Amino acid sequence: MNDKYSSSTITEDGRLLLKKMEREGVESVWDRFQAQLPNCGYCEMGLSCRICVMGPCRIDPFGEGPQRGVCGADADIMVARNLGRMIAAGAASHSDHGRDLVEVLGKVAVNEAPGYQLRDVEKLKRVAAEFGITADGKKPNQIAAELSDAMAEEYGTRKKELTLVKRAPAKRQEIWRKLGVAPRGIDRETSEMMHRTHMGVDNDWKSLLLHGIRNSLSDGWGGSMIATEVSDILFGTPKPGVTKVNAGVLKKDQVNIIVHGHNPVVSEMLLHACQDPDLLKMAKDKGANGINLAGVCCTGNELLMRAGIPMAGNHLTTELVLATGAVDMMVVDYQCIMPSLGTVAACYHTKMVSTSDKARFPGMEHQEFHPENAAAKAKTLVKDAIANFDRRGEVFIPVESVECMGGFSVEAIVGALGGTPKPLIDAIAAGKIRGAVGIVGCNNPRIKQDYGHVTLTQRLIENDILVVDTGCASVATAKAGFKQSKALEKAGPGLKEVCGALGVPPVLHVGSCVDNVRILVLASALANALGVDISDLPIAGAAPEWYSEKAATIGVYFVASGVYTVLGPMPPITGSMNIVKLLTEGLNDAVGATFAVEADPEKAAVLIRTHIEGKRKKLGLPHMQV
Ligand code: SF4
Ligand code: MSK
Repeated sequence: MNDKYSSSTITEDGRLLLKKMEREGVESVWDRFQAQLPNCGYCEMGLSCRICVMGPCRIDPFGEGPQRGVCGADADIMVARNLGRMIAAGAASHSDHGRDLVEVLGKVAVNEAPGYQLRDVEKLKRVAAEFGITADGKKPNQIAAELSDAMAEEYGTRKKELTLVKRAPAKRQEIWRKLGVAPRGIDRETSEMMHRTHMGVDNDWKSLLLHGIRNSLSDGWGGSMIATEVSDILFGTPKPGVTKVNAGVLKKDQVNIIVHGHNPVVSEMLLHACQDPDLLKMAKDKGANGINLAGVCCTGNELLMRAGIPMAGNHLTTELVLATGAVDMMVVDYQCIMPSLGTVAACYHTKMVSTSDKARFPGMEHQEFHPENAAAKAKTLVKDAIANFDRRGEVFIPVESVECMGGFSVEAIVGALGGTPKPLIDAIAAGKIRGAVGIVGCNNPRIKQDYGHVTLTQRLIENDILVVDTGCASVATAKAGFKQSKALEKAGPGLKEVCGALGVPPVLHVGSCVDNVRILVLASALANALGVDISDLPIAGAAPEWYSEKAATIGVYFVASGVYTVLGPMPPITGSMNIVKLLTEGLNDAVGATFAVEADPEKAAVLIRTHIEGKRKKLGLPHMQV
C-alpha cells in the first residue's frame, strides 16, 4: 500500500482511522503538518531569536545577510541560547510534574488526600534513607511527611548538590564535579538558564552549553527521578504483567474512558472510580457491559505499568482514537496534549475534561483535581462518562488489540534476574547479549508514525541487543508485537535464549517519559557491579521520533551521564557548526559520550551496533566488526 495514510503511519488502526477522519472532513495533525511546509529555515537551524523586542532577529546562514542580531549575538550565541531555553523548558516540565507528586505525598502523610495511600512502604523507607531520614520507630506517614519536605527542599535547596546524584557511579560524579556541572537546586538550574539566556548575560556559547548539561542533570538525577520514585511509593512499584494495546482496546459495548497526559495522580482516582460497584451498576442500567478505562501517552504508561490498564495508542494516535466514536470521555492532565483535541472531539460525542490548574484547553470542560477532592471528583467524572454512553453515533473500532507485557521497573528487572544484575552482566560478558539500548521519546509527523521505533528495535534485537523502552516508543513497539513472548522469534539466538529462560520479551517496557531515570539507575547498577563508569558500558540511547523539549532534556542528561545517544529528527542547532561539532564529537572528551543524528533507523542501528562493539572491545569482551 502506498497511499497518504500509509505514508503517515505504519499502524493499521492509524491508517484506517486517519482515512475515516479525512472522509468525515476532520483535520488531523498530519494535515496541519503539511500546511506548515516548508518550515522556516532560520528556525530549523536555530538562527532566529525573539528573546527581546529589539528583535526579532535572524542570521543569514549563507553569509549574505546579517551575521549578528541587533544586540550583537552571533550564530553560536543564538543557537546556544535557543538550545539552552529548550533544555530549561523540558527540565521544568518533568520536574514540576515531580513537585506535584511530592505535594501529594505530603498531603497523604497528613491524611488530607482521601483515597490515596502509601502503596510501597519498603521503597518509601529505602528512598527516605537516601535523604538521611531514618525509619526507626516512625510510622510510614511520618516518614512520608519528612521525605516530602526533604524532596521539596531539593527544588530550592541550599545544599551543594542534589541528593540523588549520589546514585551515579563515583567516577561519573567526579566528572560532573570537575566540569562544574553537578546540579544544585532543581528550580535553580532552570531559573539560572533563563537568566543566562536573557539578553546581555552569558554570551559564551560553551559556557551556556555547560549550564545546559547541569540543567538537564537537575532533571534526570533530580526532578524526574523524584517523580518516578514518589509515583512508585504512592501507586506501587511496577511488576511485570500482561495487557493489551492499540485502538482495539476500546470496547463497543462498554463505557470507554481514556486518560491522557503524564501525571498519574488523577488517573489513579479514576481507576478506583471505574471499579466502584455503584458506578458499574449505573453503567449497566444505561445498557453498557462495564466501564473500560484505557490510556494514551504517558499517563497511559503509568497505569499500564502498575495496573495493567490497556493502552489505546501513543502521541500521534491521540486524535485518531476520538474518531472511533467509541470514547465517551477523555480526561487529560498535562504535557503532550494537542490543543486540537477539543475540536476533534466536537466532531464526535466525546466529552473532554481538563483537570490540572496549570493546563487548560479549548473545547474542554475544566474540572480541577486536587489531592483533597480527587476521589470524589473522579466519581463525578465517571458518572458523566456513563451519561454520555447513549449519545454515541457510529462506532468504528478498526482492529483487534495486541497483547503486551509491561511493568519492568528496575526492581522487577533485578528481581527477574534473581536479585542481582550479575546474570545480565554474565550474559553480556559471554556475548549472548551484546549490549542494551534505551529507546525513548515521542512520535513526530516528520517521521512515519512508529517506523523509527519499530525498525530500530527490530534491527537491535535481531543482533542480540536488549531493548528497554519508555514513553511513546514503548507503545510503538508494543503495538508492533515486540512485548510478548512470541517476539523472541524476532530476536537473535543469544537474546532469545536469555530472555526465554527468564520468561521476558526481548523488549522491556520500563515506563513513561519521567521513567527514563529507571534506565539511569539500571545503568548505574551495571556500572557499579563492574567497577566502571556508565560511559564504559556497551549501552546506548536513541530517540528516533522525538518532538518535545522534554525529549531534548532527556537526550542531554543521557549523554551527560555517559550514554551515547542517537537522535532521529535534527535539533535546531545546524546554524552553528561549533555547536554541532561539540555535541557530536567534543563532548566525548568532557563526558565520555556524544550525540549522533540519524533519521534513518536502519543506519542508526548500524551506528549503535558499532558503538556497542567498540565498548565491548575496550572492556576486553569478545567483539565483532559491524
Ligand atoms: Fe535580537 Fe539579540 Fe534581542 Fe535576540 S536578544 S531578539 S538577537 S536583539
Ligand atoms: S508522551 S514527551 S510524546 S514520549 Fe510522554 Fe510521548 Fe514524547 Fe509526550
